Amino acid sequence: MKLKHLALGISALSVMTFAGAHEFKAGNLVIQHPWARESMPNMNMGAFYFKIENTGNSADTLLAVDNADVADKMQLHTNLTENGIMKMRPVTDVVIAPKSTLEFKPQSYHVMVFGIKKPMKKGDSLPITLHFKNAGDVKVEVHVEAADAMH
Ligand SMILES: [Cu+2]
Repeated sequence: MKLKHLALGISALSVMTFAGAHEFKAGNLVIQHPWARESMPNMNMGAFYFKIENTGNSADTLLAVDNADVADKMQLHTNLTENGIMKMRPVTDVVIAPKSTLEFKPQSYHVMVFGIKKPMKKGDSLPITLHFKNAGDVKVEVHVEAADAMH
């Protein structure tokens, strides 16, 4: 009984350490700290953010993001200003230039998420798959943070 307690304590600790800074490597790409904000009440939409570092000498392209268990549809979006008004636009793909880092963040590139299966709560971890032209499919975990998280 005591041993079991100890084992639980250790696994909880390692999860906490992992939450501090998490990243996922695939080929020349490093996906850093995927995160989302908590769901608003009665809203089944949301957005995912992360940094993509391309350490290679050639560009790669993010083509799509999905996981049908998490949400019905995930779409690549960018924000742009038209006649002084900030608008969101779907984009078909996002190019990550060689030796550069592209940040998906509020008011910029983001993954728009439609039809979330259950409300996203602070502390949740959601598995999603990023589909790249060259690096292929990369599975990452999105950490849900407070509704006012900015980064
Ligand atoms: Cu959007």
